[in-house]
Amino acid sequence: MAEYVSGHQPREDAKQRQRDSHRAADPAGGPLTTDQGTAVDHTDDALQAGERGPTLMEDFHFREKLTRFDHERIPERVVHARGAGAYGFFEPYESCAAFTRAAFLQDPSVRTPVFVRFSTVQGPRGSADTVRDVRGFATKFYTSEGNYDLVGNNMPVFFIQDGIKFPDFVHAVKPEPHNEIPTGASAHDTLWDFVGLQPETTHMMMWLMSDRAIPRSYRTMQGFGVHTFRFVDAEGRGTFVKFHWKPKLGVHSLVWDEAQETMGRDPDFNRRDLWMAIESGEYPEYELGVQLVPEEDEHSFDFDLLDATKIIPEEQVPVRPIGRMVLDTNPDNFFAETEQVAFHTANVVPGIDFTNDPLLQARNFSYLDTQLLRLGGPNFAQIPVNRPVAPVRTHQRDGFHQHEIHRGASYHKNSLSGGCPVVAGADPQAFQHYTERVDGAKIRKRSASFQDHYTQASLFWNSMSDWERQHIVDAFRFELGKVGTVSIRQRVVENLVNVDTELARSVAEGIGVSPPAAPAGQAPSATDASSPALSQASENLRGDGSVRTRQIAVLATEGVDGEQIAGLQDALGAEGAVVEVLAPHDGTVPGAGGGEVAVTRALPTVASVLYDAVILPDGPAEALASAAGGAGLRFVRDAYRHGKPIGALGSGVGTLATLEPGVRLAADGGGTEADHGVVTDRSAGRASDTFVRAFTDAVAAHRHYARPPMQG
Ligand code: HDE
Repeated sequence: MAEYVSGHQPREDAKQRQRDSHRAADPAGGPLTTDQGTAVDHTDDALQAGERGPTLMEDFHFREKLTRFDHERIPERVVHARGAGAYGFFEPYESCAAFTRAAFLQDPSVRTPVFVRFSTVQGPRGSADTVRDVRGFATKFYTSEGNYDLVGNNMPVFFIQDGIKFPDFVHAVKPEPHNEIPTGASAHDTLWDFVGLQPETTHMMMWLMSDRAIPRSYRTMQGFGVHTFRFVDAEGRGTFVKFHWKPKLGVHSLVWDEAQETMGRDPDFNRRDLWMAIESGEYPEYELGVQLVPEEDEHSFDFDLLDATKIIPEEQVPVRPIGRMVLDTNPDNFFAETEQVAFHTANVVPGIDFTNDPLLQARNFSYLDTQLLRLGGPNFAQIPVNRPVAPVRTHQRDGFHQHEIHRGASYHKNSLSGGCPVVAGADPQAFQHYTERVDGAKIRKRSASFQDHYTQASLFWNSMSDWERQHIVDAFRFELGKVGTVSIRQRVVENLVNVDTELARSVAEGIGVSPPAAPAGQAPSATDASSPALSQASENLRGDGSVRTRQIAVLATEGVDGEQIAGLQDALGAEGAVVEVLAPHDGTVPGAGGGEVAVTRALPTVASVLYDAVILPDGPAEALASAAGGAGLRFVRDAYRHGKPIGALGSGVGTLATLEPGVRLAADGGGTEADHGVVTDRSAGRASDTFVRAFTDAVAAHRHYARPPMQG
């Protein structure tokens, strides 16, 4: 049986602290009060002089209510403003003592509570979830030795090498300064102007143009610490380390057209998905892996370990799984928890240390600085979501929003409080900075080992499957197609030649600029090498291959085979999928056998983009297609275009045939046919096990991109 830090259950631990001393009074425990606790008699009419007279200053409840409302907002994060969070726990698989002394990585029976916040980067707090953007993946571990924050992204590299450029990059990617357009999007002049003039962005831009920038779910994306950090063992020996989070459900993305439609259909798509999964007990799970590099191998790569625009290919240094994280509790209050959580790259614990990565060094300044403004002063670590479970004893005093009532001396050294708190000195429990010899001239200059901006961009391109490459070309064309200044488009294309001439040529063709000047064939700085582990088509990123929590729509109209639908709900539900019956209206529809089929949602309130797969059950084909003013047919066509699994049974196959998609459909009496994720069976009655298996496999594969184009 697992034990938990501080003796709390993991689900409760982080929240318990809040409940103990910070929880608002039970709303049901008494009447509405003022901030001072005085009971309020009436809150719908302000105090006024006569029924039609002026409002009186004396109404302290009215003034307090409006004042508090006027002050409800705090500055949103300057980047990563849009986010969603959850609590959970982390547990190591085995002791990591061989390379780090961090207490939370020692004992598999100790669970450490965590809070994770996922986010987009560019858009404001109210922007849509499914924009093309990097996703933040920030984890706060409430360890017994203090809080450790792993503030990562869902891409393993970054746009720039030195943090001093961060304000320039962010100004460029944020909306244009004069009209604040576009919201949440990178497809505009200033970003691409910056990109074309800063070749170090090239590798990251390849990731940003790939499907990684439009994750299906926060539960189906990887996370990366990005920088090279340093593990330190009990003897003070260092080992370079890169952190990886890998989702149990595999790495899956949307397609761009779908992502754009989802922004309108459900701007909260990713946030809702995370919330619903946790509410339904389908707890998101990620494996923590590390790439370890002995200190003596620091210079044995053809890139610099301190350069955050580079990965260490997994084929070169394998990712070693060291533990798992489960997110099992939704916050109670978005503002108090998800908005007020304050991450900081410098929140480290003994056993984890920094390297001289110039991007990381800048972050170690920025995150503390930003919270001072955003959270209104220096006491933000006292906010419940930020409080360590480890005891806090400091000489820090006063400041805005001080919640502690400190006693005794507030200086070191003192004799009046018995010298307390004492410093830990050589106590092995204390954080001791890694001893590293550093000397050099004071210069503003980047090492020559940071100068190759193309080899890994090329490696990424080489590692992609055909459909991933096509999506990257399409993304470049879309983004640059929205850039008004032709010289900016041209410059980006000229830069892409260094990655791959074919890529540059295809992009140029799509955006109406001159094909790149470079000769055909490989550019001098590009490489033939690939890293298969990077492809979403690879086994590496497939996950457990299950269909858990996939959203499957079954279209129904009057006369549909209700028993067949019930059988599908049972069979697919047993695999963990969520099966919803969609019909032209809510309530029920009469089934073929006379019974009523319960409807989960009315077709006009949903769309194919909100589901992972669709099934056309046996029923009147015409009626299915024309259901809800053609919404049924549109649903299936969208699912087809977006590569989603489509199942059809009995006469439902006839509805599919109207699409003339060029895929093979089952013949009469021919059993189940599965072709490019289209699974058909013309038999009526209960779906066969073969159909269910084939359909489940098609859903587990997520998308079927190589499908023939729709002809209808
Ligand atoms: Fe951040 N970043 N960042 N960043 N970042 C912030 O801190 C910054 C960078 C990342 O859910 C800010 O509290 C600088 C890399 C995440 O609350 C700010 C530089 C990576 C989050 C800040 C970087 C990240 C932030 C804004 C270049 C991936 C959201 C609000 C040196 C490894 C955390 C805040 C959350 C947030 C600064 C680069 C990830 C301004 C100066 C590289 C996930 O401090």
